[in-house]
Amino acid sequence: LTMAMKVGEYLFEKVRSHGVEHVFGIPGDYAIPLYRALEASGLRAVVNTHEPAAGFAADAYARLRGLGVVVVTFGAGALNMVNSIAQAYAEKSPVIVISGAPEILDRRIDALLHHKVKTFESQLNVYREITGAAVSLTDSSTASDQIDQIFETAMRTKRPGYIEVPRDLVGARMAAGGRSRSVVAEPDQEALREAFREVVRRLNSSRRPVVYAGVEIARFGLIDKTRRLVEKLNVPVVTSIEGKAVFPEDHANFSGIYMGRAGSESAREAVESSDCLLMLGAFLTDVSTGVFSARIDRSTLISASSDEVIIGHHRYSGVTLTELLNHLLSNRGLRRRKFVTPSGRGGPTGPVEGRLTTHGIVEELNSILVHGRHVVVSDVGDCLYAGIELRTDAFLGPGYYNSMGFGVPAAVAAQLALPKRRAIALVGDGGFRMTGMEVTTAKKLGLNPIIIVWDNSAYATLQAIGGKRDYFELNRWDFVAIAEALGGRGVRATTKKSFKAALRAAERSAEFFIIDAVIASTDISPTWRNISREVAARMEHS
Ligand SMILES: Cc1ncc(C[n+]2csc(CCOP(=O)(O)OP(=O)(O)O)c2C)c(N)n1
Repeated sequence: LTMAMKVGEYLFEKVRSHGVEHVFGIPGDYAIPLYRALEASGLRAVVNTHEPAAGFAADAYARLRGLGVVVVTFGAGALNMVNSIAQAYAEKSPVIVISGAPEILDRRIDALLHHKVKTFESQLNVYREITGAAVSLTDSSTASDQIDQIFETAMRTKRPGYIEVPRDLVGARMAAGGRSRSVVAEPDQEALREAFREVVRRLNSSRRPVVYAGVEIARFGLIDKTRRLVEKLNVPVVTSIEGKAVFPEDHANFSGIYMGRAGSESAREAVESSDCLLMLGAFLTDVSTGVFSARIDRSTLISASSDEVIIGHHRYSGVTLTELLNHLLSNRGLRRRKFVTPSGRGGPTGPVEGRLTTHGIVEELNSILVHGRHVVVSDVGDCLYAGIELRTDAFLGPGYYNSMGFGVPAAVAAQLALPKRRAIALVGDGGFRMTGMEVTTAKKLGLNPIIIVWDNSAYATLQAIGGKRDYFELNRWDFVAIAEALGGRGVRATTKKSFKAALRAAERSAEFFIIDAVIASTDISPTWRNISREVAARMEHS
């Protein structure tokens, strides 16, 4: 099969075989042959406004569909996207970056070809640092193996991969191809059994086991298995900010999103009083621990991730989360617990009168969100921290790397990835300045995401840490006029009542819809209040 194929054909056939339908990016002269091959393969090219947006969109698509792909040009294109792909790396999202490049035949050492930086390898070297595997194809006889390997590593590790394709290689015919044999280390069976025994023993002998489910549950397609395990053990479960919605939040065993002292009290109570915390694909980062305010005794920890299982002070590398989950689901010796639903969850909603507040936005959104019908994506800013309280079964947000600019491009990608759902983007007025123009991509594609701009005329989260300063202030934008100028609809809401009405109008709109949600720059969610206090205290001591 591979014999008669051209490199470009093979590459995009590979993309399609992973269930991808849309490829993001911006063409350039070095990438035109790639775009031709992409078009011929039947994939849809989505052209974004700016490479950072293309990278964020591909990342969001990957989070929802298992793989995202972006095609860009050499230098100006690919290097413009470094931050977005760095975020995908840090947050374990498998994005394949395909970059055009100058012809191999033209590469004399002193050749000054446009878009080149220092050497022809500069860009490859940059991408090596922010991907799990990176290659510049140089030879059509090895191309299929190299392409296979990049995909294999990306899918296995959930990290981005990078494939640079010189312009004269896209149409080159591949040699009769040895199909690649990927060598994946088999886990040591002895280690596997020992790890499983130890986990079961610890779970069964503990008084208060608790499951802490993190982002890898979504990445590795383990949402259903995790729910079954929690139901089998019948123990409390908490999630993390990056892992929001990996466990159904309306489930009786759900006890909140854990963020140390910064987050949910019920989650903190469960986690910090547990004598056996089973962490599944969750990581203790500064954000997820509320600036290291978590009080977790490491000796009580069992932490299973995609590449190792750590039990107390023992480390079993090569034993994976998926294997452990499968074992626990089939093990008949696991003790089942009595679980009492924590009381006092989901308080009554407040009155609709009065000025709009962050709390009011969350309440109104909660009154319209329907499982299976919406996907919420968040930019970085207080919308992310306030958004923790949303009751949704699909939520994306850069909760660890924290790059602004993710929200609007991610909403466009989310609607492409999950066409049965309406995307709702939460974005600050600062974040909107970065990639908000992506609403034009929604317009071009006939998509109608709802964009909620948390319009506080400031970098409010920074102001909460550093005080009122000129450099945290933002001048007012007329978001309604911007929406209309770009062919969508927009409404300004300054009260809870007008926000409610705006949401209704947005739900009916066939165009993209921007709600300019005007709130005070001092109106900060309790979660960020707590985090900013911890950060400010640290700054005083440094
Ligand atoms: C790309 C990028 N640049 C800078 C920052 C630093 N930063 C963190 S929060 C923030 C302000 C966000 O402002 P806005 O989007 O208006 O949200 P708000 O803080 O007002 O909720 C900035 C600049 C960042 N996280 N990402």
